[in-house]
Amino acid sequence: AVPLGGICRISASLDEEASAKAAAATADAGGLTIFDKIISKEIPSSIVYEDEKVLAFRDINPQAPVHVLVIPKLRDGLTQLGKAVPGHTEILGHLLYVARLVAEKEGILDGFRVVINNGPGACQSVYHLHLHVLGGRQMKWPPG
Ligand code: TR5
Repeated sequence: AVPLGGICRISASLDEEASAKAAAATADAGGLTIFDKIISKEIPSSIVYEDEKVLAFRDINPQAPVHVLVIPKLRDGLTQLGKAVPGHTEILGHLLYVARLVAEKEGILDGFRVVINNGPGACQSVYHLHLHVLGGRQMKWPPG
């Protein structure tokens, strides 16, 4: 097990309920997540790109001037990348291509990073697969 106390920060900008949910979501319970409400537009988000299969929207707690999340509209068991099976290769490829479209749209094609946090040991907090597209500043290496 990975000691998580204080390592995986929860956004202070989230409202209390969302923050509590995020804090509770340190393991893959397989249930609905906040992203289901973003996909259904029950909760508004700042949408950057959308098609029939994926949605890209701005992260509520941006870690760079550009920080967009790209998610499949149908989770289909993909709570995390580690759950991927051969039937997911098409959507996985599409998500990655959309990350590139987002980077172009946001004007960061010359320097951007795509991140997938998988599981508690990587500080995943929402169990619906998502790609982080980050840029608009000099990115450092190695990441934390
Ligand atoms: O930690 P991982 O990799 O699981 O990333 C989850 C991301 O979802 C974090 O970067 C959060 O800031 C982001 N997040 C969480 C919520 C949220 C969001 N982005 C946009 N809108 C959000 N709402 C409305 N509610 C959240 N709880």
